[in-house]
Amino acid sequence: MPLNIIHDANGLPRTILTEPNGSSAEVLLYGGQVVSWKNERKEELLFMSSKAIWKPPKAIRGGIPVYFPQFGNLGSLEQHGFARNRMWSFDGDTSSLPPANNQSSVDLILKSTEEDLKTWPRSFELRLRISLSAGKLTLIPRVRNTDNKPFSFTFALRNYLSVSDISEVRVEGLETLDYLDNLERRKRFTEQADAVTIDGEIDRVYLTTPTKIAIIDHEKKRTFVLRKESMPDAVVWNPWDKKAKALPDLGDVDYKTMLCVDSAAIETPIVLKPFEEWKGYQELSTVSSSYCSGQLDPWKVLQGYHSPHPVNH
Ligand code: TA6
Repeated sequence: MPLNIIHDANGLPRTILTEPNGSSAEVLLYGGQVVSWKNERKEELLFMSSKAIWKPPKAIRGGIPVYFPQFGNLGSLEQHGFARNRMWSFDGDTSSLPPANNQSSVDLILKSTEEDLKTWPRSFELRLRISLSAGKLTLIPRVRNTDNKPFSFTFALRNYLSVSDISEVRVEGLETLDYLDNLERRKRFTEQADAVTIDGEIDRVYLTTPTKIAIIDHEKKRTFVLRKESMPDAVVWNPWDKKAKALPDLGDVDYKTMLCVDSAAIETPIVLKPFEEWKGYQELSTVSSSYCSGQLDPWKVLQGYHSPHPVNH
């Protein structure tokens, strides 16, 4: 059980994770949502909308919302499911994971309620371990089917990344992949053979991506590295100006400093037999990069190569 539970101005209970290098993360019980991740220089690495609504049952637009039991708005469930609009609790039963260090790690759980069973008649336990270490934020989601019949779900961790200028961002690791374009009624396309750059609204589900994806913020000379397992797909979303204006909980120009690159299991829903458990893994880290010296070759970042003389900023 983490030591420091505080209630913020909106009365939302949260816990703060810290680690010796000085980085920190804030996690709300509402939605089981990371709402802040700061590096050792106290720089905020995640995007939070300037007009986010911190009031249940509205989803908070920023940080890392959990999309469960569905990505998208198929059928009777609300868009992206209900996990992000529910109050989670601290999970004392962490038997199947190595013990957490309470200062830099928290275990949360969301169990199906009578209310939820009306809209999604399956009983489940959704667990999320959030761990902070120097330069890394790790999320380990688990879903257990506690019902007596199989069920399937789709899932995503929506990573709202803070970027200095969306037009100066490149995403490496998605080249030549097929993707479903949400702007073209989920029609299937194939990505070109070069890094993805963003110069307008983008809303794509890239299918069966490599384990590592690099998001390079040229101006900040910072590269986010997303490593994921058991979540084969990745969603890339930026609403651009028109959609940003249409979203009441997003500032009109907020699109310029955000990019969502999600870990996701969408194309092939996850099927669980009774009492079976699915486990995912996501690690977000940042690498200093300096183009002027040509020190960062994104390909090498994706291959796990780190320059022997890292650039200090
Ligand atoms: O990226 C998928 C998507 O559904 C977009 O079409 C856009 O609606 C975005 O997610 C935000 O969804 P939300 O329900 O958080 O407003």
